Amino acid sequence: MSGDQGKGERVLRLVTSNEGKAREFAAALAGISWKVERVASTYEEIQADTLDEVADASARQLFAEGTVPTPFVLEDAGLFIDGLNGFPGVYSAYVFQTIGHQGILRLMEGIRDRDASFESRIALCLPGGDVELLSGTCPGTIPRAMRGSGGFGFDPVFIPEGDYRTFAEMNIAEKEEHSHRGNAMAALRERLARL
Ligand code: ITT
Repeated sequence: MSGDQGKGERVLRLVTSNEGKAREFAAALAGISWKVERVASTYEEIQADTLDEVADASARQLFAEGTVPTPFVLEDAGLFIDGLNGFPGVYSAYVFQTIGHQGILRLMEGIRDRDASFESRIALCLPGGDVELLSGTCPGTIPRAMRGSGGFGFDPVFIPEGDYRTFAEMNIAEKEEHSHRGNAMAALRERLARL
């Protein structure tokens, strides 16, 4: 499938089923010279031990299907909690759907080590099918109770390092300054500027 380069305005497709993610991408990529178009579909995610493998394989699979024009990006993210040996990690989406952030707080009862990190891998699929991975990380801690109503997913139960608020108590720009996705999107902006 051919890309959109050389046709005037350049279009980057963002493939995600997650509204919250889509809002954050739209805000962070608003000023760039690319038009970002969301493709609100789900895609098959392989079972693997790392976000790198999941993001890379998902992008290659989607390219092989030929349903989304290149270039496109997708993202795999996860919350890795030290006191739970990295859980939920690559299983974050399933864990969020099943036990939610209340379930995470219950699992953390009695655990003193509250350190955790959010990780983001953006897979950028280029015309021709090459896939590049862009990473972002955000260290932080898990509070004893949920706080805030903004954002999505595990935001009410994550306090980024250097702040006292949870992600759910921040607006979208404040979250972006700290977040795993904010860091990965900064790398994506730089990469797009060189395409
Ligand atoms: P797509 O794969 O369709 O993009 P998803 O919701 O399945 O959407 P992920 O697999 O990347 O996305 O995310 C795993 C889960 O991790 C997700 O369901 C959220 O609950 C959580 N998550 C990811 N990024 C987050 C963030 O910035 N804040 C809070 N929770 C987040």
